[in-house]
Amino acid sequence: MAVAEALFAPKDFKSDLKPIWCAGCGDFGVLNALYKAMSACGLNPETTVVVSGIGCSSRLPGFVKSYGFHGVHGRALPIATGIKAARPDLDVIVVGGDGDGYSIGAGHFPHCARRNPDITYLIMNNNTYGLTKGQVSPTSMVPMVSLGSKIDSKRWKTTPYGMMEDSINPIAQAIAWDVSFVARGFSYKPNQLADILTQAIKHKGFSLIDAFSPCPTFNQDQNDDFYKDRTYDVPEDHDPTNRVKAFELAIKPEGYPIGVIYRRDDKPSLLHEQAVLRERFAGQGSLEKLFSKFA
Ligand SMILES: Cc1ncc(C[n+]2csc(CCOP(=O)(O)OP(=O)(O)O)c2C)c(N)n1
Ligand code: SF4
Repeated sequence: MAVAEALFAPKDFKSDLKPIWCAGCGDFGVLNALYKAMSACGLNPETTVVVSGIGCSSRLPGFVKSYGFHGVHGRALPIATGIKAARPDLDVIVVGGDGDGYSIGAGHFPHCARRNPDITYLIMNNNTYGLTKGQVSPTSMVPMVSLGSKIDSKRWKTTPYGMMEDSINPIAQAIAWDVSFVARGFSYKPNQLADILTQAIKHKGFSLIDAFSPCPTFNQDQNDDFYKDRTYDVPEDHDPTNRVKAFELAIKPEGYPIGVIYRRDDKPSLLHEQAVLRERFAGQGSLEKLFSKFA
């Protein structure tokens, strides 16, 4: 992304809308980290778009002073790719939940990795579907018994005997798909998360940041303490450009590494490919003719 000196302070990215997340929701810490990273990267609210799907976390564009697109559940990535393809001058940040990104929207992930558009994807991973009241998600952990909705003082649970499917490892999957920047953060450590996000926004290509962001209302198992006990910083001698080592780190059973796990800076981006195509067909009139049909 185009990176300049910080012209706007973190507070300049706060919109007039106050977040309506529950008290203690991890998404507050993630939002504060994002304000800091946007400022550190020298982003300008007038040339930045924050895109989301649907979910508690997907409300985030409303809390950022920039252009925003509150999209359709699971479809944030294609919307963001389209925005970037049409307006490469804009800085595009995509946000959403683990349900939005890894469940209904999962099919878009590998193809976005193949196209490698210069966009940043921040997932607030609370291991549940928060907005729809606590169903299990692809990152829920066995044997999550969903808390469910309280109606007439009774709890209506969708998985009363516990989730039976295995949970996915989004970091390992992203490395397998060769997403060109893969990192993990934790809402409880917003300064560290801001630093990771700053690196991700500056990265030229598609980046995934999976940020643990606990939901104290519907998932009381994976709470702040759960992650404090199980996360550790990526070891200093880890080489994120070594894909095999990155994969090994991602699948280690003992805890969750926080930091940049994998990156490659030499992967061509969709926009680069488009520029090559334009050059190859320049003068033949075919592209111009096609574009004029949509003018
Ligand atoms: C096509 C479609 N299917 C289902 C829904 C219902 N729905 C809204 S948000 C959501 C899941 C939200 O979970 P997640 O993306 O993890 O975000 P969170 O609320 O936890 O931040 C679902 C299933 C919908 N809005 N649209
Ligand atoms: S339901 Fe969970 S994810 Fe949604 S705002 Fe409340 S704490 Fe956050």
